[in-house]
Amino acid sequence: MNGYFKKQIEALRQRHEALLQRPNEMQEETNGVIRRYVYPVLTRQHIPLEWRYDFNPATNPCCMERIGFNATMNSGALKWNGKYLMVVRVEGADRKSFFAIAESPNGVDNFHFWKRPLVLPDVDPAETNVYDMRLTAHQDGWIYGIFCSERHDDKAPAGDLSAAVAKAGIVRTRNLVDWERLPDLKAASQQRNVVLHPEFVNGKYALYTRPQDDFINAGNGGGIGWALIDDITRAEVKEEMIINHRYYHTIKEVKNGEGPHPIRTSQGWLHLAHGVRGCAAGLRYVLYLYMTAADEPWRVIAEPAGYLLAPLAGERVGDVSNVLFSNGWIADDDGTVYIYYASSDTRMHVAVSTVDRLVDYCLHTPADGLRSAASVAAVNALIDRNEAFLNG
Ligand code: M1P
Repeated sequence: MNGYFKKQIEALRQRHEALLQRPNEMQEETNGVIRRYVYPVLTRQHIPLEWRYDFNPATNPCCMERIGFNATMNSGALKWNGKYLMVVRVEGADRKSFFAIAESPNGVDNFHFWKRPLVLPDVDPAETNVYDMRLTAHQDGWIYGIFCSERHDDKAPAGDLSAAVAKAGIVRTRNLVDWERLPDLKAASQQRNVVLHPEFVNGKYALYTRPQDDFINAGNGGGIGWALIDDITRAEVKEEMIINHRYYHTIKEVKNGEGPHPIRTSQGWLHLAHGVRGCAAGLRYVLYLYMTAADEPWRVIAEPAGYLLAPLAGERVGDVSNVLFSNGWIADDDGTVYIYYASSDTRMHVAVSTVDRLVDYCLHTPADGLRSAASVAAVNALIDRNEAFLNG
């Protein structure tokens, strides 16, 4: 190995290891509900050097990166054998996404990718891109992954190479290494943001869906849907009802979608979702919470006004700016909740809270009154309560 090559490789390895081992720090600022961490937990620079460089000086004398990566984003999450795992959406410089597992001993730093990306059964040559996997360790003993399976829309006018069709692909595993591909979800409309509920409901599998009119627009189908599935090995949406609606002049007026599967709490199911609105800068994606009844996971019992998390500072800028997106969170045994979210379709972050705090936030934050006058009334009601309390 020539001296130049050796030095380059050593420098690359040192920088990479330093990044992977950098301790994360909790941010000082908090609203009492949630606390962000300072550093992104995964960036494209975390991707193993072996995936990027040819280490043979004979075939790579200039020590060039041979395969480039663009982003590590929208990741499913799961606690597994005491480790905090993300199934990361890795996006190449070629714009193709695939899945790879990264694990951390503590959920907030030291995320290392497993040796190789996931190799899912390749069942359909038309499937061009796969992304945004939601993981569900289901009551039936399997771990399911539901993801967006995207292909060109062959019904588009000739020459239109952007039109696409979104379907929900389904895989399952018992060890996160060997994955079985099940038939894609059958549904009347295109689907993205499909999530498997972790428990049987009335003896059936239950899905959160997001019917959409076309690839981008939710249109009339807009809202988070709910469907019971007879047989997960031949999953079909026969009946679908919208359980979390969109409203004019809210954070989710354009579209919304379920994030990871909800967390069971003593007061109901805690849901994390994304809401999208349009503005002069384009679409703005924020994260919000809602709760459903413990015995009726489709019935909304609380929804605080507005967002829980919106893009801040450096999070605002990236490949698709002004976007926060989450499809992974972990509720730990001690009640800590790790919320993994991507900013601007570029990198992964973590914010922490607890189940109790998130439930408190859901149950005691005023709901959206849908009009400015109602917002003023909510502020005045709080001031009234404070005055009454402070003045004895
Ligand atoms: O670019 C923002 C997001 O856009 C789509 O999400 P949704 O259909 O929910 O609006 C997805 O492509 C998602 O991956 C992406 O982060």
